[in-house]
Amino acid sequence: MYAQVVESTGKSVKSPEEMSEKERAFQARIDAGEKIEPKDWMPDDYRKTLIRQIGQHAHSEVVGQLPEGNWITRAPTLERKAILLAKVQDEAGHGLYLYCAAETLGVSRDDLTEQLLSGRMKYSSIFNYPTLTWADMGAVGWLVDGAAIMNQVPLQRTSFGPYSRAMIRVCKEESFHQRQGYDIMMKMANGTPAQKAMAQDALNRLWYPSLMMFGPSDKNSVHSAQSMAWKIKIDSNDGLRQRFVDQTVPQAEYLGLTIPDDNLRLDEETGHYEFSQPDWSEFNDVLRGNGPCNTERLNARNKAWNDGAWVRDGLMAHAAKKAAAKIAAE
Ligand code: FAQ
Repeated sequence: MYAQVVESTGKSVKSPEEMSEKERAFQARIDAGEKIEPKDWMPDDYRKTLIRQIGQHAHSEVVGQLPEGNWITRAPTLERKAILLAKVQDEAGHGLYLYCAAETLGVSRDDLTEQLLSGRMKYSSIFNYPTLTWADMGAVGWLVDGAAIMNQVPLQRTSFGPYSRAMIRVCKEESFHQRQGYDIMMKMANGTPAQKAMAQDALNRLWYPSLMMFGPSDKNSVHSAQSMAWKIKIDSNDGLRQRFVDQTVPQAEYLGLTIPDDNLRLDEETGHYEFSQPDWSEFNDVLRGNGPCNTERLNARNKAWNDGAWVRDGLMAHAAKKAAAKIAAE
């Protein structure tokens, strides 16, 4: 399970003098806003960083189906069930586009899957928290998809062509997801006192884990400097977190719900909210595999993979038979 923990030292970025001629030309293309395509030359670390980030992103979409999939059978109406089912299916689709984007970099989907299942590759910390009530479906859509979009909209302009194009489609769907979550929250917050209390409880539990989705603070972010120089990341972790808080606080006010942060305050001068940081020791603990649902999530993915083995074997056997028949006919 997650063996890597956030290191506190940022990796330094090479100066133009330290770069080879090829690296300088590559950086010039990035700086000029050109897209890098799979067959173009790229530094090994650019390729490795993309495989890591796109792979983790794909795994997050796939594992992210579990906390909501858990509620499909218990949705309160047929309409809510159909909407949630469609939303969860979208997440599976996002995983597939992202695995395809990663494959253009020379890694196989099976390889990435194996690394997820053995706990050697990460997925977003948020999916290691449980979804305890129906209001959590609202809070996940509103906050988790809301945070995901905040991060992914800039990634539409990321320098690697296949990732950038995947993000364009993903963002369209995520914005529907965010609205369906907010719609659930509006119903709950304007419902009976018990329903409103459920909505508040969901916000209380998911607020700080949602803030953690943006990653460690900039000073503790290992990859940001190089990833931003390569435009693999467009914004910093803290910058996106601030934007998310600024956007979400008025939405909570509209719902009549309270963000669980006594230090929350609008700075009239800057127009930004001041807010409490999440508990970073809890974040690191979740990354170490000790979150409330890490074991359950990995067990569920391993079971799904093992249960599906006969389908994969059947498809491979069929493909082998067809190939043999084609050779025999030639
Ligand atoms: N959880 O140096 P940084 C979604 C790791 S999609 C787990 O700052 P980086 C849709 C990081 O990997 C959600 N690990 O790293 C949906 C690195 O570890 P490593 C996923 C985290 O890459 C909604 C180490 O800490 N979105 O939710 C987290 O520059 C609803 C150092 O951190 C993406 O993946 C974390 N929260 O920045 C689905 C977006 N944060 O690899 C279903 C693309 C950091 O060295 C239902 N990814 N770490 O072992 C990114 O933008 C970046 O990778 C960041 C992290 C911002 C997540």
